[in-house]
Formats: sequence, C-alpha cells, structure tokens
Amino acid sequence: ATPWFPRKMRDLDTFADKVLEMGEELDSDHPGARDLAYRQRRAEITRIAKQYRTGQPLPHIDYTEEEVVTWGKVYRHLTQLYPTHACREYLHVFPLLEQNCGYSDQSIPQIEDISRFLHECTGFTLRPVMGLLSSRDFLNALAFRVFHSTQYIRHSSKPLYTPEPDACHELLGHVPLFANPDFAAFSQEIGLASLGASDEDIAKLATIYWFTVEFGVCRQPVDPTGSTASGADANSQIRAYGAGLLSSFGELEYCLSDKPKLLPFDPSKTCVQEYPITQFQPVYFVADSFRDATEKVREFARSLYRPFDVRYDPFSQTIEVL
Ligand code: H2B
Ligand code: FE
Repeated sequence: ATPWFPRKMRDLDTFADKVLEMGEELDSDHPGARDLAYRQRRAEITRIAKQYRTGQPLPHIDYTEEEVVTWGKVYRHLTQLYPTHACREYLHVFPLLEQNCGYSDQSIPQIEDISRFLHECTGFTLRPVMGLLSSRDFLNALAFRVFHSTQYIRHSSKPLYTPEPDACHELLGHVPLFANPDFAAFSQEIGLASLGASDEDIAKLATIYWFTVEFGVCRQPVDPTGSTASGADANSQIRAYGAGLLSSFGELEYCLSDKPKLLPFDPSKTCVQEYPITQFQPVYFVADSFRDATEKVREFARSLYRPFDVRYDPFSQTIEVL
C-alpha cells in the first residue's frame, strides 16, 4: 500500500506534534541540558510551533539579549568566510536579506519577514517546527515549497556548535538559497519524489538531500579574487551551497581544503553513500549547477517505482495525483 502523504497545504498541520527527538526534551549531552532557564525558553518556543496552523500569521519571537548575542557571534564568524567560500547564488541573495528581512549581527530576523520575501522570490514559505521531523514528513513538505524552520537559538555556552538544527542553521544556512529559482526547483523535485515513496526510497532521497541541501558543494567559474580549493582547476573553483556547511564555521573552511574527497554528484551513487552525522564529512559531492542537479534528480526519481505520478498546483496549493 502507498504510504499516506499530504495532498493539500492544511495536511502539513498533522506534522505539528510529530517530532523525532529533542523537541521537548534535550539529550543529556546537549550543551543546554543542565540549564533550566534554557530548557524553559526552548519549551516556550517549541510550544508556539506546536500550536501553529496553516493560514495563521507566523509566530513572532521576542528574542532575549543573550540570544541576540549568540546569533551575533555566529553571524560575524560566518559572514567573514562567505565571500571566499559560499557559492555565487548565495552571495547574490545575502545582501537582499540584509535589506529586506533585517539580517544583521544586531538582531535575529523573524520568519514572518523571511517567508514573505522568499514567497516573492520563488513561492517558498516557512513554517515553524518544534525540532527534527522524520525524513518523510520533512521531504514531503518540500513538495509544497514549504520549509520547516526551528525558531530557538543554540545554547550560549557554545556559539559555534549545535547538535541539532536551530535558527542560526536555518536562517543563515538554508534560507538564502530558497530565494534562488533553480535551487527552489531542485528542492521541490526531491519533495515531489518523496510523496508516497517506499521507506527504502525515502532513505535514498534523504541521503541525496543530505549531500546536496545540507552538505553540497558546487563547481563554478573562477572568481579572480577568490580562493582556490581542491578539485578546482584554472577555470573553475569549488564553493559551498549546503546549509550544514554555510552554518558551520569549522566545516566551511574544511570542505574547501584538500582533506575531504570530492566526487561528482550522481543521484544513483550519492543515494547509497554512507556518512557520519557528528563529524566533518569525509566525502562531498560536487554539482555542476542547480539546473543540472535538478534534471539528474528528476531522472533518478523516474527510476524509483511508484504506481502514480504527482504534480503540485501552486494556485490551489494541492498535489494532483496522476
Ligand atoms: N527536520 C527538521 N526540522 N529540520 C531539518 O533540517 C530536517 C528534519 N532534516 N528532518 C531532515 C530530517 C533531513 O536530515 C533528511 C531529509 O532526513
Ligand atoms: Fe538543515
């Protein structure tokens, strides 16, 4: 039998309280596990996400001074590296987020402003989420051009580390590229392929998501002022586009060093690559462009078995089953 999947935007409301871990309780090795005030603050922000329903205004969070300080540290560290390490599509969008969405090291942008901006660029919108969703639920939402975003901030004792997605990861890592039409189409393609897919195919698509949206690097024409990196030649250079890289000071430097192995992005190979989740990646996959990667994922999706086809209708915000 085909696994259930969301057919209309409102169906995403069923994910509101389906978090895998750490939504309500923190692991004992989480930097904030023994900080009662932090846990209470987390609980307050995740409760707001749990109560959110389609059509409501996106929740506004009044961030504390401590949270803004942590955000500012992360922001200043990362923005220093972007000019030499982020892909050109990211560098194009970032100033627009500063101008339109309040991105700065002095304040944490609100998802309501970001969602409105993304919607004007590519139709992508954000929804608040308590924590990690299952791969299936998370990918299914991408079919609607919906990205689930946490709103809490990592613990102030470790500004450059978080064991889970937090607002720094979502807003600095993920958000900018959802404003790019090719990347938006790429993300939605993975989402469409995940609707009603078997568990085995979900695992493959989640691995593709991991090596692209989270840890992808791409080849692009040389910028004469930029850095060179392994895998680059005289006419091309490697840059980061994955959110796990763009939100990690350490791994962003490491991924363009000569230490990791670079392989060409090929969904049928990428989907079975093993990976560690708590260390820097030993292997990255290089995309030639988001358009090329989208076409490859579309072709890969056709190779997966599913007894029906799907299409997203943006006017009614529904999935048509063909
Ligand atoms: N849930 C949330 N809330 N954010 C993510 O970035 C995320 C997720 N990533 N669930 C998913 C899993 C990803 O690692 C893949 C699809 O498994
Ligand atoms: Fe992520």
